[in-house]
Amino acid sequence: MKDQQLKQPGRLRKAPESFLDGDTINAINKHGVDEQRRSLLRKSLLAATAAMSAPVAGAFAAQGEGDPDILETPPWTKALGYPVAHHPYGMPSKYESSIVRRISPGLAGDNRANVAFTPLQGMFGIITPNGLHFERHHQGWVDVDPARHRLMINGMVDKPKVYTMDDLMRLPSVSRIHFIECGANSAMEWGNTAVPTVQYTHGMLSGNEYTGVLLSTLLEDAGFDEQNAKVLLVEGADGSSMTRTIPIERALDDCMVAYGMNGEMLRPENGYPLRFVAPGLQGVSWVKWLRRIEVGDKPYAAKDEASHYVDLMPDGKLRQYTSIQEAKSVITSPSGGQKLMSQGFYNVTGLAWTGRGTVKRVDVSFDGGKNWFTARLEEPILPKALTRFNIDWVWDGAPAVLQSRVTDSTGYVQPTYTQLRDVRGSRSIYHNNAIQSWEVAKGGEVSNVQIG
Ligand SMILES: Nc1nc2c(c(=O)[nH]1)N[C@H]1C(S)=C(S)[C@@H](COP(=O)(O)O)O[C@H]1N2
Ligand SMILES: [Mo]
Repeated sequence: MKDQQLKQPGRLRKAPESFLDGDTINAINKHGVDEQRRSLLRKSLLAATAAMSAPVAGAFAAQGEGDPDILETPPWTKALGYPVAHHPYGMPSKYESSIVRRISPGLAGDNRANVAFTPLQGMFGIITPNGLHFERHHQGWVDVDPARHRLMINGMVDKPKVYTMDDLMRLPSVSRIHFIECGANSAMEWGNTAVPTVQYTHGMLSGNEYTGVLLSTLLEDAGFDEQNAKVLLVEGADGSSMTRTIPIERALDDCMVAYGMNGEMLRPENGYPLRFVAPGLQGVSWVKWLRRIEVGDKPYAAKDEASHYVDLMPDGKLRQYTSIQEAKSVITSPSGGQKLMSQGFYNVTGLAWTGRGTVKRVDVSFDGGKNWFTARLEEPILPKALTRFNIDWVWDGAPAVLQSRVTDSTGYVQPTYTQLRDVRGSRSIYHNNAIQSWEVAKGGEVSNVQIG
């Protein structure tokens, strides 16, 4: 790699969130996103970035000439460090305080029925740290006492069962890496009402290692009517009456009840002490604070599958039980709200995932879909898990439009907005997996645009 390309590689991660000042968020809350607001937003982004982008000594600046951070000994080299167990439970560096979950600016209302989005722009790899996992609650999160929590299995079973958490933890255990995506992820983009950052366009998405018991193990333990059983009903212990129908062949394939996430117990927000894990299915089926599984012979048409999480089709009909998350990808950096500091080399990175099988290939375009280049897929590439891609790019300073397009192991190719709307119309809320476009302006500002 040429030295020249590495000069001032740009400080991409830190900036994006500080661009979103209170006024901007209020404007988004009040007016949604129309053209006028978009230009307003652009203006305020520009003002904020101008203030922030005073010259910094980049890691590659002229061999550190005149740079006090290389010439002088910093205070942390000259002082005693902190004792161990300063934080019995470790916390991120204070310098990372902008990498936090954020509540949706576009979805006003009671925060007990709301969403906090994952800061995808500030994350690496395919695992979401537990403190940054997105949150979607229909009636707030609850703090369940594990000693009093029970899981009941009833319905068309040989022996109805009630498990304590201790019982469950004695059963054969597995750990699996999967993505979870809310069916409403990217919902605000259906109406061409682009929100500013990847946190809001795609942040109802997380990737985790789950530990728990496979449904096949539990159903073997309870015994069930293999002739007639077709579905499971899974039910949560919070006040939202969250109940979802799961086809039994899917449940027996790779669904699990999980108590662990990324090496520790689930966080309360994500269903502590037990949640349903339904790989490849939309997030709503991953019932949290899971307390009951009923084996049945037909779909239950519960409220969250009869009137919510259905797809409004162009003919005015509602499509039910479309629960598989189709292949989707997004460039997480550079992405909306960030700024390229200078021309030259950039590592363009993003995530791809599919509810069916594995990610086979990701192509990236820098000119709004005219030319495509195949990105590097980073190992491991796991079924129904996030897959990280990277690709080299040298920005020549001209306006550009960055896109990524995934192909999965079934041969399915992520659609453009035109292709998606041809089939789905434009009045949907759920299951938007269209190609995302990020426009890079001459000055380096990156913004959310919709094309093709
Ligand atoms: N019991 C219960 N389970 C639930 C929900 C809920 O409100 N209550 N929300 C669902 C929805 S819509 C989604 S997208 C996921 C979100 O999981 P997370 O909050 O762990 O990200 O949980 C699902 N499971
Ligand atoms: Mo959801």
